[in-house]
Amino acid sequence: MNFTLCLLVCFCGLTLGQEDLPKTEVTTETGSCFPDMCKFLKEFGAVKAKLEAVETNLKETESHVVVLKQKGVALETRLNESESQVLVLKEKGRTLEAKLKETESQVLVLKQKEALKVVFSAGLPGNSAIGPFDTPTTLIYTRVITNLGNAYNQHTGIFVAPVRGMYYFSLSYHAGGHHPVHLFLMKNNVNILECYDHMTLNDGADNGGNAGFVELQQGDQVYVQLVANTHVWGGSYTTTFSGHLLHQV
Ligand SMILES: [Ca+2]
Repeated sequence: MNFTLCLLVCFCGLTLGQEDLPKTEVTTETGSCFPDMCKFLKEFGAVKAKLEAVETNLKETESHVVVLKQKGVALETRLNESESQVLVLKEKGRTLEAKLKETESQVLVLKQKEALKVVFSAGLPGNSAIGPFDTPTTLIYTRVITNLGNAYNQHTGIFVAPVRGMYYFSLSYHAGGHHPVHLFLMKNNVNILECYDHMTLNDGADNGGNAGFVELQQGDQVYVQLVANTHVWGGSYTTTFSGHLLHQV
């Protein structure tokens, strides 16, 4: 027990003796210092240099940020200007669209008004009797006096109603007395007006006619039919067919 205590005292004495030994000084770039201090100063210098480098980078970054902010503000200003211009253009586009629709409506009204002008008169061709024929024959009045709206066809003798409406038609004829005269004003397949004259050998010439108001649907056909075995005189505008639109219904 005493021996162990003696060994412990001797070990502590040796250790304390070593701590009291003087440290060796070294020379560095900053001057003379102890090794630990030199190491600390060296590491401190490195850290300081890194901090300075970071600070420099930070300042450069801040400068870049300022420049980018300025560019961003400029871009935002230009964007706002562009948006304003887009709004102005949109407004102009809406105005033009409204004007276009208005113009289209006016054109439509004008077309409708133009379509409402339906007037025609025409006479039979030649300078001799037309008929008699064995079958009913549509008279073709080829001598067109007027044909506003082109609803009357001078090649077929048929008037086709361009719109639903109230129309007025008239027909007149001149004829000799050697054959009877019998004319129908036809609406599609139905006769709605009639002219008639008896055969009279002592009657050198006859003149007659008829007229009436007719309501037509769009596409209805109106024409003059010469009844079989009768005749009229062609030419000199004595045998005529006329019509016009009074108003739409
Ligand atoms: Ca007669």
